Amino acid sequence: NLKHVAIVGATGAVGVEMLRCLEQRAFPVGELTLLASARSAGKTMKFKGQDITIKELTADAFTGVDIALFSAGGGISKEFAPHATAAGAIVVDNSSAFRMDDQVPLVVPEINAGDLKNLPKNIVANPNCTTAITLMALYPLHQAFGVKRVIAASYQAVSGTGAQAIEELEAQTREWARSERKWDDVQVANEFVKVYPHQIAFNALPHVDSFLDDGYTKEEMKMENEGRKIMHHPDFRASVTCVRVPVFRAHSVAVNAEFERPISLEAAREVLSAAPGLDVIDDPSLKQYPLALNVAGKDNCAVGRLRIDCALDNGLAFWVAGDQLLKGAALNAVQIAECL
Ligand code: A2P
Ligand code: 11C
Repeated sequence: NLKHVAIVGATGAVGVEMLRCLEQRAFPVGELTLLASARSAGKTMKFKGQDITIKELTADAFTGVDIALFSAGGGISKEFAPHATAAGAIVVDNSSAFRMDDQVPLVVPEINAGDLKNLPKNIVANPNCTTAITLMALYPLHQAFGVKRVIAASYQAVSGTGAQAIEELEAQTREWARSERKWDDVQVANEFVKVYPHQIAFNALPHVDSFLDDGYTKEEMKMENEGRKIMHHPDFRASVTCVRVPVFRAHSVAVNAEFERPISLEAAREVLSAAPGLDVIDDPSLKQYPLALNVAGKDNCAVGRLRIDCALDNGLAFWVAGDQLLKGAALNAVQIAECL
């Protein structure tokens, strides 16, 4: 029962992790097609010790493919997913292109794998990374206490933007260190600022994705819109501030959540400890809480800093972190493929 799997965007920050997840999780891959831009065609990537030659993404690249994992941006998904499904493949798409389409399930397997029963377009959407990581902790709490709304702020790693952003943080940090300047002189030259509108090294940018007319960014509104769809909770409300920080890998989110029913710390801890794909790391007296550096490279997300919220009714404050290249992207996509 081996599958022919294609990865669209195989050379990207997420694509590389998709390849790794397929291998590590022993996904039943019969044949593997790696697709990227013409720039990468002809280069090779390793899978189970074998060199696989990357091909250019074209409309006819999907012949015989059973499952196509897409992570090359929304524009590529919109253009090429229809070619993949026309060739008989099921598409698991990591972009935002189809997430809000009624005919496309948006799935975190630990939460709503049941939605995969109905695939009218043969496309499944993979959620936004900040949303997926937040819901890993919020959804079990919602099941127990009924979430009304959250107020949250994210601390998002540069790898969420892609390979070029990783290089940009490296280059800016090296440039500062190389010059042996002190802490009060950290501005790098403009030539090192390309991907983000401002320097990211030693900075915090309250700007992820593009701005909407109401002043929120698109990334910020994904929490409410995608959260409603994944949790089957049309009244869920979320006010989020998304911030890019000079972290290479793993997003963290500070969440203040208000529930319908009274919540206690003990009950919250019990619910979170039983949640799949989630570790509770919460012992402030021992300086134990989830850290981006500790969840980087890990499949599980982590939650901690649990406390009864002092400003909300039936409120809980917590800090949740996860590797957004894994649970927020590649791992979740491969888990969806496993369910399929
Ligand atoms: P390539 O490496 O050939 O440019 P990231 O999110 O890390 O920036 O990665 C984006 C991914 O999408 C890469 O694998 C990149 O391939 C791929 N990609 C970008 N533009 C295209 C395109 N026009 N056709 C196919 N793949 C593309
Ligand atoms: C980031 N979350 O870290 C974004 C990247 O909706 O999938 C992916 C955007 C999305 O910049």
